[in-house]
Amino acid sequence: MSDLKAILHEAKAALSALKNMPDLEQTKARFLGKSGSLTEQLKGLGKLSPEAKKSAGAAINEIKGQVEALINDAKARILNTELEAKLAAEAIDVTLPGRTSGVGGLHPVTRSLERIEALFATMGFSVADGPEIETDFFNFTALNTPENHPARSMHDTFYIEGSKNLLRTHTSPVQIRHMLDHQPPIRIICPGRVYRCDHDATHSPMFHQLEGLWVDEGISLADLKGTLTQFLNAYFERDDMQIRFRPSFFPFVEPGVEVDMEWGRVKTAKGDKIKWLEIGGAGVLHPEVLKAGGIDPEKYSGFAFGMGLDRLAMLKYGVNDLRLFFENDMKFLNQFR
Ligand code: 2NL
Repeated sequence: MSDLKAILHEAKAALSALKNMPDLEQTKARFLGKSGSLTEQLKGLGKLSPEAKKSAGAAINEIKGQVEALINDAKARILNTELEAKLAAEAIDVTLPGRTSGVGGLHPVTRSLERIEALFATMGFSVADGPEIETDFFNFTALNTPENHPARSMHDTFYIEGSKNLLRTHTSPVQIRHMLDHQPPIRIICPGRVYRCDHDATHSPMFHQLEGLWVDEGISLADLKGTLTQFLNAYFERDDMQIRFRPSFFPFVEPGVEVDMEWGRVKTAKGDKIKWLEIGGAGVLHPEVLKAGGIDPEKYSGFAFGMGLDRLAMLKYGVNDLRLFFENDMKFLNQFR
């Protein structure tokens, strides 16, 4: 009997000090395990007379029940303490201001393009696009650009290894594809990414071009000048901006011109002197290019122009380094939101 009391006393002391589950399991084994002290007591019953066995067995089981209850209490206490510690460690301060996702915005080149598309739409132009990976035919051959032309060299154009394909160097191939699919009247602009082997402060291997095409009966250089004058004035929010053409050569047009626009005026004794800025190339479609597009050059004529879209965005927003558009520096981009 006194043995049992000692065991109960020992169990109370051991269990009340416990702090974690592994220790609890060990303590449990000490009393109730294969050679635990209460188990030993039960084993000892065999040596007793049937009478004594009955009363001793009842006494042992009574203590065993109490020890089991103590173990369950200790277990509940340990689990509860562990849960509280976990909750405290993971506590969140719901009064802190939240972290919201930033409000995005359109890239300045995209914003410029959206305005440009809207302005050309008012003059009846729709937007056409096409693949950035092109064939030699659509990028060069159909554009009257001969086999030995420098633009076709590995030095200027990104060719795709093991194929006749290349990264388009202008969006003109979109216009050839469009002509093959449509008969005049045709009035489209073709904005998009183009690629050239070139990289410095004013050249990026990828940049954006804006080409335009108008084909119909009786279209001339005069229509080209009117269209570009109208567009550039609207885009730069002006109404008296001057446009100037200088003769130039491009294989796909005849005549070909370089397009300058007014960019400031200086006062002189003889009146205002215009400062000119080159903005693109243009010309009347070469008959061979119309033929490559499946259009009869005897019946129809047209003009085409090409401008740097990034350049138009730089001029509009006063950005002086082309690379800023492609570096994705948030400090720069956030200014356009
Ligand atoms: C430029 C490009 C020019 C063209 C582009 C063109 C397109 C077709 C047919 C004929 Cl499909 N021409 N585009 C014409 C002349 C000049 O210049 O981006 N220059 C800065």
